[in-house]
Amino acid sequence: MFEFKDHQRLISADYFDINGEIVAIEQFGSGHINDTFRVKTTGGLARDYLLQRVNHTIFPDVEGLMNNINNVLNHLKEKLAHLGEEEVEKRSLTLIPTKSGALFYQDEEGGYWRMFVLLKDTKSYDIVETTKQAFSGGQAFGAFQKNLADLDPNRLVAILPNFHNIDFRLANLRTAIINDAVGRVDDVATLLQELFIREERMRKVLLMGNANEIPLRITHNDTKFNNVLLDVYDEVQCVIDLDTVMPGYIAYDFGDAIRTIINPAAEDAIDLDAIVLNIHLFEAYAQGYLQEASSFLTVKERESLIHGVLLLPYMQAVRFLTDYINGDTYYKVEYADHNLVRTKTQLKLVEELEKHESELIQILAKY
Ligand code: GN1
Ligand code: MG
Repeated sequence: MFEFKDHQRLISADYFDINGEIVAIEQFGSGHINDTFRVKTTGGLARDYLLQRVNHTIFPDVEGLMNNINNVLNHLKEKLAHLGEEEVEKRSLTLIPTKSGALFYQDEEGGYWRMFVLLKDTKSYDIVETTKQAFSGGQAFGAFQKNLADLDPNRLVAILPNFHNIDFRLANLRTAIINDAVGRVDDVATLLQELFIREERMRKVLLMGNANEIPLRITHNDTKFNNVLLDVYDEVQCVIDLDTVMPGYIAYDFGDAIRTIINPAAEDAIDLDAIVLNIHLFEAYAQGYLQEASSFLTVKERESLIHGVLLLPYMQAVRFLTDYINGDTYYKVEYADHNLVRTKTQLKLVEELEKHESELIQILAKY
């Protein structure tokens, strides 16, 4: 037998309608928000499952969140139905309900749990290594948006309102500065200046949206590359981490994917010289994405893509720095300056992107 460090996860796993007997529950993945475990089973279908404790400080409306995910998955599965059952299960996540048919289970301590099928022979990458991977990632998010393009955005609740609204994020930063909860503001004055001088340029997508030049669609809103599953041949499998699926602008999804693809360094790299652009990976992602998305994107949406590319690392820098100033209350951190280090990598990335903006625009125009 094996030992459970966290008894609650065994109790919780048992509430779900699993086919087979649980033999192990292990920590899984590298997300900053939820707690994720792999549940191994024998007998029955001998599948693995993904058990998650949803961070309900960040996601207070777990019921709304789970309904969003369920709506989206049902729609995707309908869209893919012509491919046959086996393929549908590979190309979209599958929720495992509780034994009483609910989408989630709440434990006595108030923790919220949910379960998915863990897809076999798949991989997600924190760092993209090849153009093949980048291309597949582009296809994955392009197809995801395309298949949801006819689902009415009003069917989903805005689970984290203003999530990618840069005015909202900058207002939060300003509030954090005023409160200076843990006395960190003085030390980050230069970084703050670097962020605030770019403020107007970064409002472009928001202004296009406010002027109705680009439509609200159902978007993923957390398109970092490790939220795509590829198969053993690096062919596209499916998109994961659907917590933030809600109405948004496609430029946000494109920009957040590029943020994590275009540079070979980690989000928390200490050596800023390692933050350079790999334009080949950008091109491969853009090609895969536009192959799927060209059929539904408007001219203005295409134009907005580059603004998303600049915006998302910028917004991430704003968010990391806000959390640093607040005393690390949002993101999981492994050491005292973790959020500060993350802020610097994102800002460096913005600087690199600014230098190459016209080159990136030319590439986008090719596909
Ligand atoms: C968070 O949980 P995870 O790691 O998938 C965050 C994203 C950030 C990302 C930065 C709900 O995502 O918005 O881009 O960290 N999710 C939420 O790595 O805030
Ligand atoms: Mg997430």
